[in-house]
Amino acid sequence: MYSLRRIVAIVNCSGDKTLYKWFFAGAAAVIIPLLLVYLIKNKRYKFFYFAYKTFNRDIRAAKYFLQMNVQLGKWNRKKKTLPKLFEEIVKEYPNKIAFYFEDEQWTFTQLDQFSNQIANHFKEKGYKKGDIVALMLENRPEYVGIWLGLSKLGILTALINTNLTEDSLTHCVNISEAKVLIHGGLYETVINNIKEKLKVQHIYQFNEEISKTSILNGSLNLMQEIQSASKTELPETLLGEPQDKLFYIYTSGTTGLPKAAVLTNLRFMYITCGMHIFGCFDVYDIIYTPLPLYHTAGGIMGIGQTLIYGNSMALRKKFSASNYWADCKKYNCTIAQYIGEMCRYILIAYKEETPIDHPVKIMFGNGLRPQIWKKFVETFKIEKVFEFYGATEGNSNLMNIDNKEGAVGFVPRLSMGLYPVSLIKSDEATGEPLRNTKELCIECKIGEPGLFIGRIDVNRTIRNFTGYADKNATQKKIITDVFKKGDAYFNTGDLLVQDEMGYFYFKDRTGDTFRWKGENVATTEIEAVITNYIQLKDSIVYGVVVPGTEGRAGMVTIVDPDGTLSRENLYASLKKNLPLYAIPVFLRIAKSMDLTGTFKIKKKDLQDEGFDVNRIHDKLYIIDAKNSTYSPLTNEIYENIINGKLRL
Ligand SMILES: *[C@@H]1O[C@H](CO)[C@@H](O)[C@H](O)[C@H]1NC(C)=O
Ligand SMILES: *[C@@H]1O[C@H](CO)[C@@H](O)[C@H](O)[C@H]1NC(C)=O
Ligand SMILES: *[C@@H]1O[C@H](CO)[C@@H](O)[C@H](O)[C@H]1NC(C)=O
Ligand SMILES: *[C@@H]1O[C@H](CO)[C@@H](O)[C@H](O)[C@H]1NC(C)=O
Ligand SMILES: *[C@@H]1O[C@H](CO)[C@@H](O)[C@H](O)[C@H]1NC(C)=O
Ligand SMILES: *[C@@H]1O[C@H](CO)[C@@H](O)[C@H](O)[C@H]1NC(C)=O
Ligand SMILES: *[C@@H]1O[C@H](CO)[C@@H](O)[C@H](O)[C@H]1NC(C)=O
Ligand SMILES: CC(=O)N[C@H]1CO[C@H](CO)[C@@H](O)[C@@H]1O
Repeated sequence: MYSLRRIVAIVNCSGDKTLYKWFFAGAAAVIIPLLLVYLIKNKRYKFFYFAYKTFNRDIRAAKYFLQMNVQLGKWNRKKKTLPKLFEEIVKEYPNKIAFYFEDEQWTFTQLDQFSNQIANHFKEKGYKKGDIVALMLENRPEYVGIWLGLSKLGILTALINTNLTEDSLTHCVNISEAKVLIHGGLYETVINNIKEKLKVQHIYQFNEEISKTSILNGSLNLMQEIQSASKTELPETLLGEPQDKLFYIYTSGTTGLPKAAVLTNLRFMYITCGMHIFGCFDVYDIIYTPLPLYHTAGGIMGIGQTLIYGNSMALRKKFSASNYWADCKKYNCTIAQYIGEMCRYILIAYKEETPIDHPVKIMFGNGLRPQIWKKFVETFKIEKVFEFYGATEGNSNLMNIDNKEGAVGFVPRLSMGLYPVSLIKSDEATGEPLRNTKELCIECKIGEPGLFIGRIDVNRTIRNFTGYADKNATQKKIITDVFKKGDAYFNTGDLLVQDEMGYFYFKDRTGDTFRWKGENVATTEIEAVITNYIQLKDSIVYGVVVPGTEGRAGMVTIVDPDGTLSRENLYASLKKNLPLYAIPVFLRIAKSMDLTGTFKIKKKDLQDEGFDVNRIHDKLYIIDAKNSTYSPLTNEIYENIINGKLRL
C-alpha cells in the first residue's frame, strides 16, 4: 500500500507538475493504442471522442476514488472512530482555532475539554454505550462539543431539527427512544408545550449565558451540571469501533413525517473524507458554515473537516444572505458552504456595483440552480463550485469536481461497473420502476431521464445502506430484482439524466411529476419557465386535487410581496413556452414562503391547502384563457368547481 500511496501523493492536487504530466504520458501510451485497436474493430468513434474529452477529469476522479478507498480501508483496519481521530487532531493542533463563532474563538483543546466534561458528566450519571440522547440546539461550538462528548462514551445523539414544534417534534424525540433531551434556551417555550408527552427520563437546558439560571421547571441546567466534571479524557474513547452508531439524522422530508437515518462512525468518516479528497481541501483553509448543523451537509461534511482534518471553521447561528460575504471576510474564510436556495438569496441580497471583497475561492454544497449558476460564480468571483448530490442515508453520491455548469456530478462512462449507479425507467406519476417481460428493470439511454438508483453491497461501507430507525421505511427505499434476480438497489427517489460525457443533471423528484388531462407534467420544467420570467423571486409548482377530475391540476405559488407581478405577462410567457395541459390552472400570490431546514421550499403544506379559498388568505387566481390572463378565484367560481358545475 505504501507505494500506491506514493503514486497518489505524487499525482496530487498541489503536486509537482512535471511528474503529473509524466504520469499522464505513461497512462496515455498504454491506453491510446488499445483504444485505437478497439475503435477500428468496433467503429465506435463517438465513444472515443467523449472518452478523450473527459480523460483528464476521469483520471483525476479515479485517483481521488482510490485515495479515498485506501484511507477508509486504513481507518477501518486500525479500528478508528471519530473520537479517536479527533484526539489525534487535538494532539497535532492543540492551540489552533477550531471554531470562530460571533466573537468567540475555540481552540481544539478547549473543544476537547468541553466534550470531556460532557462525557464525564453523563458517565457519572450512569449513561453508557448504546444509550440515546436527543439534542435540539442552535448552531454554536457547544453543539459539536455536546455530541462529540457523548460519542466518546458511545452514546448516540439524535440531532433534532430546531424548526420543529408540537407533534412533529414529539414524533422525532419519541421515535429516537432517547433517554435524555438536551435543548437550548431558545426553545424553552416549544419544549414546555410538549414536555408532558415526551418519553425521556431527563431534560437538560443549555443557556447561552451561564449566569442565566432560570430554566424550565423539572429540567436540569446543563452548564451548571457539567461545571464540576473532569476535563480529562475517558478510557471509553479508545474502545469504540468504526461500525458504532454515532447519530440519528432526520431526513428533511418535504413530504411526510421526518425519518431517522442511522449514521455510523465509519459513514461520518467516509462523507468527510470524500469531501476533503475530492475537494482538494488544505488544512490552512478556513471554512464558513451557516448551514444548520443537524443535517448532513453542515453537520458532517462541514464539521467533519474540523474534527478529522483540523480545519478552522466559522459558524453562524442562522444563515443571513446579506451577511454572507461580510462573515467570510471577517473570519478570512477561503471555503464556504451553501445549500438549497441559499445562493439565490445571496444573489438577491447583492446590490449591483458593490465591490466584491471576500477571500472565498471554493464553494461546496447542494442546490445551486443551473439557471443562476453562471451569474452567481461570475458575480462573486468563485473559482470552483463543488456541487454534490447525495442523501444522508443513501449509497449513491455524486460530485461535480470540474466546475461543469449545472451538473450534480458524473460517473465516467467507462467505470459504471466500478461505481454501480444506474438510471432506470419509472412511471412518472407514481415513481414505481417499470419492468420488462422478465420482471427486471429497464435501464435508461443517454439523455433519457430516469430514477437514480445505486446497488447495495452490505459488505462495503460506501455501497451499504444502513437504513432508518424504522424498519418498514427502510424496506420502502430498497428495490430488488433490478438487473438480475436477488440484487438490491437503493432508490433515491430522484429523476436524473445523464449526458454523453457522463455528467448527471437533476431533473425532478418523483412525486413532483403529476398527471393532468392524461399527460405527465414535470413541475421542474414549468418552474424553469416561470423562473425565467420572474427572475429571482421564489416560486414553486405542484399538483392539487380537484374533486371529480382525474389526476391533479397544476398550481403555482409565487412570492411577490410588493405586488409587481403582471398576470397577463406571466400567462403570455407560459403560453409561449409550454403545452396547454402544462400551464398551471391556479395561481397563488404569497407574501412570503416557509423553508425547510435545508432551505428548500415546503411544498407539502402548499399542496395540502390546494386552492381552497376558505383556508388560504393569500390572493388566488384561476387561469382565464379567454382574457389571456389569470383572473381572481372568487368564492362563486370555487364553489362551482367543487360542485362540478364548472369543468376545468
Ligand atoms: C410519544 O410517546 C408518548 C408516550 O408513549 C405518547 O403519549 C405520545 O402520543 C407520543 N407522541 C407521538 C407524536 O408519537
Ligand atoms: C414545578 O413542578 C412541581 C412538581 O411537578 C410543582 O410542585 C411546582 O409547583 C412547579 N413549580 C412551578 C413554578 O411551576
Ligand atoms: C484575517 O486576516 C487578517 C490579515 O491577515 C488578520 O489581521 C485577521 O486577524 C484575521 N482574522 C481572523 C479572524 O483571524
Ligand atoms: C458479503 O460477505 C458474506 C460473507 O463474507 C458473503 O456470504 C456475501 O455473499 C457477501 N455479500 C455480497 C453482496 O457480496
Ligand atoms: C451494512 O448495513 C447493515 C444494515 O444496517 C449492517 O448490518 C451491516 O453491518 C453494514 N455493513 C457494513 C460493512 O457497514
Ligand atoms: C411494518 O409492516 C408490517 C407488515 O407490513 C406491519 O405488520 C407493521 O405493523 C409495520 N410496522 C410499523 C412500525 O409500521
Ligand atoms: C374577460 O372576458 C369576458 C368575456 O369573455 C369579459 O366579460 C370579462 O369582463 C373579461 N374580464 C376581464 C377581467 O377583463
Ligand atoms: C431554517 C429556518 O430556521 N427556517 C424557519 C424556522 O422557523 C422560523 C419561525 O418559525 C422561520 O423564521 C425560519 O425561516
